[in-house]
Amino acid sequence: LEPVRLVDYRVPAFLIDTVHLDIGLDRTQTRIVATLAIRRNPASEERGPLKLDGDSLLFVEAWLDGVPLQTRDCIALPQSFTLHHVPEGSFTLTIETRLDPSANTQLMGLYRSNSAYCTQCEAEGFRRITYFLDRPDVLSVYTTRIEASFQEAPALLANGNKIEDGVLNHGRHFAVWHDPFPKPSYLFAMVAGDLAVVRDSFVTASGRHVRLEIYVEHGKESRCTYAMDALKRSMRWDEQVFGREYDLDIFMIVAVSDFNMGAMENKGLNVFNDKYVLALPETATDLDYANIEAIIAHEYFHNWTGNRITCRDWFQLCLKEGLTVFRDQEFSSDQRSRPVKRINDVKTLRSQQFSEDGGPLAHPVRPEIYNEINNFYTATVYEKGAEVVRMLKTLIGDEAFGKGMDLYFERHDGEAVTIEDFIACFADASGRDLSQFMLWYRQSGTPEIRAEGVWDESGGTYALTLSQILPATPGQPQKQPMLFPIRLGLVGVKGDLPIRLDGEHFDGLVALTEPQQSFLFSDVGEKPVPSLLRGFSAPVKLAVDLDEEALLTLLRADSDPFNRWQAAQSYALKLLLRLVKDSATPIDPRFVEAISGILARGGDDPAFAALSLALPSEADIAREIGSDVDPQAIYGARTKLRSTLGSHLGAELLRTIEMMSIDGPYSPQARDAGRRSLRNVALELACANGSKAALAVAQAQFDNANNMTDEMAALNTLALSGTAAGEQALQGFRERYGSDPLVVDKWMSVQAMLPHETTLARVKDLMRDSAFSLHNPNRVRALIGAFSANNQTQFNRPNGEGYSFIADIILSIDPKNPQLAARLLVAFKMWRSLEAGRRALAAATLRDIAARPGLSRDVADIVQRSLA
Ligand code: BAL
Ligand code: ZN
Repeated sequence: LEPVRLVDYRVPAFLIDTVHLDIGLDRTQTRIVATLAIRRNPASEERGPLKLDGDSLLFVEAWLDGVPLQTRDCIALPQSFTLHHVPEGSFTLTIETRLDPSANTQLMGLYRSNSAYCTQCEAEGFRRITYFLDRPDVLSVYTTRIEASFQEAPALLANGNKIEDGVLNHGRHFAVWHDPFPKPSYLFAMVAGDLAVVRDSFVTASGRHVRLEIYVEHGKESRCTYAMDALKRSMRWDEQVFGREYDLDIFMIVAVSDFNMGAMENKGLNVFNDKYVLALPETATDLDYANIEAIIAHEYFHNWTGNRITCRDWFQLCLKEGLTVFRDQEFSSDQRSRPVKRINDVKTLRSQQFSEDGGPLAHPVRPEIYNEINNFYTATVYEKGAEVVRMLKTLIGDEAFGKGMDLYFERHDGEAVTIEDFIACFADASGRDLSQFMLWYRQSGTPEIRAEGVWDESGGTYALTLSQILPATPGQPQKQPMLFPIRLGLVGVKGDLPIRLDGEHFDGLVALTEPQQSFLFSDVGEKPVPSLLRGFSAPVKLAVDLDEEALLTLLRADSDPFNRWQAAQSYALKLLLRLVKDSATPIDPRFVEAISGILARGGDDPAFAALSLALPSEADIAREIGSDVDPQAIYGARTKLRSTLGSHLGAELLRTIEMMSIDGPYSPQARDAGRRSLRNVALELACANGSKAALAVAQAQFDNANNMTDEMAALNTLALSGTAAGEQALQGFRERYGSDPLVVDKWMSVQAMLPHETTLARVKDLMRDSAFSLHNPNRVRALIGAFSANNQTQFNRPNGEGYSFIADIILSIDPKNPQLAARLLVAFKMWRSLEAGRRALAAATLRDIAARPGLSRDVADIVQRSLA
């Protein structure tokens, strides 16, 4: 593998001002004629030939300023096109290629999903359609003409506004689209097919009328209502909060069934994985609704953070992704409960990003080297990237942050820029030196903050010492001290103490910039419990020695909801770690009492109570243990704690289930979703000890639910019980929803995640189910991905069967869809932290994969880095 390095970045030698694409669609013989207006880049000193990127292209013919090129003038290979002698000044280069959309199983470039044609160009898919300078800093104005059989593809869509359409001979027709905004090739899109359309409209703040269209398979129109509503709310929110208006006459979303990612922000024509568009109460869970809202918003927000201002190169991916995740998180927080959203985001960060940062695949938020860019659409770039933006806001304050964003939009609209350009806007807006802050983009690994506090009763002071530990990560043995915004308070029996820092009123925020720093708080009249890292103000591991009493104080009296939740988690984690070491450890009755208290107050904020009741996951416990992890011991500990809670709190849990039931029709709003989440966490705990009464409640919920959230929760609980009723419920569910692929995916996932000895055999059986296909990413992720990423005990079976099963699947998918195969391989990211037996088996499996000839770059990159 030949790595690409940030230090080697050079401005492009040529610019492409306009692109005229003529696409003659055919299932196997699509004709592409690209006419490019090219000139040398005055900012470049390179004087050599023009070399365009290609990937598996079939060249037909080329013309320079309308004159056919001879073979001596150029070299056209599947992977590149070189023009030897480049004219002075501007010139047009026209190139004709052919491609076979039906044979495109990589789902990059132009391909078919069901009966529609669609494209995916980020990161480097455009070069699979035509030869191009396929890099994000080459911005061009696109005009796209699509021609197809009317019967096969009545809808012909591309970026921008439609400027012409018409009927042709032989049952064919055409449409021409023009996008006036210069954009990089990765934002190009076209879609054609026989699709249903749902229409709406939006009037922007300045009075521009925008047509909104969502395209789906016929018969799925009624499932777009929520997505359309989320789109309109996103458009309004971006105007109100970031002052950003939409800029074309039309905004389109197309839902397709075969998609490697969640969705794609192509200018004016977002293409979505149908999982993140389609929803009815009977088919989608509350989580699906929340994801749809967040992803619709995310892709829409990219119109400004990504499209109007894009990345100079792929190393800057977090410039658009981290910032846009931050924006979608803020949107969801405003639409729902801010504390609940924050807790859920931190749970995702810890489970996805901390595990990446703590293993062989760790990389900085802005990587400086990559072998395959597709492998850098990671939790680090996205989720940690969003945390970095959030910290920036915390450090400089809301007002300066708002000014910095305005400056960014003003200064860089229409440009392809870097993280330095972005941060400079906030340095200018706040007058702060942000050079130390830049280390968040450069240094990988999860920092650890150690905290120690000493209360001086006689002086009424509290001395807090914070130190930073920056672990070594691949390629970064030594690190420089970083800047951490630490929100904190001191909590007494009745709540927050009104304290002073250095004699001044304390505003709740300190900045840690040195390896170690002390802060002296005064007016501390009672023994306080430190509430540190409020709202999870920095993406770090916090090491602070709080005993059970202190945690109970925080749980009861902390004004910060995040830290109240964290106190419950930390308490549970302490217990679980002891149970992992010694399964005979008695369960601390104060913890059971605390959980009982949460249940009793559940009605105040059910969504928050549900999060506080949910025990740390097996993966959370494994991460905390860090090395020599035995997944079976972790499972045993967690099962014992759940079952004890179920036994001790059975009556209270059943009462909560009853209290949280909802009469009337389903609403996806946060209020009702919160009640359902508390009800279903309680149901799961109530059934954990095999209680017949509780299982009967689960059965009744399964039989009578009027929505998929409750139905799935009941199904999951029944299936976990390992009873005949569980098997019957699984069978009944399949019969009920057999023709609905997205619902059948849920059924597959539930089974793939069962922590039972028989699960691997069950997964193998399910692969033979007519609903399963190794060619469809959603199906693969639902069954195989759920097993490898979310079934700790069965993926990590002590005899290595789980590993070899996944390896075989990866190897069979790789030749067809390398991106999907590489994603599955990431399941091994924690292999080094396993106990010796499993570690050796995982290493052997990885070495076996690495030794196979003909691996894709995607898989070769992940396996090599995993083993390094
Ligand atoms: N740009 C890839 C999909 C997304 O992050 O929106
Ligand atoms: Zn994105």
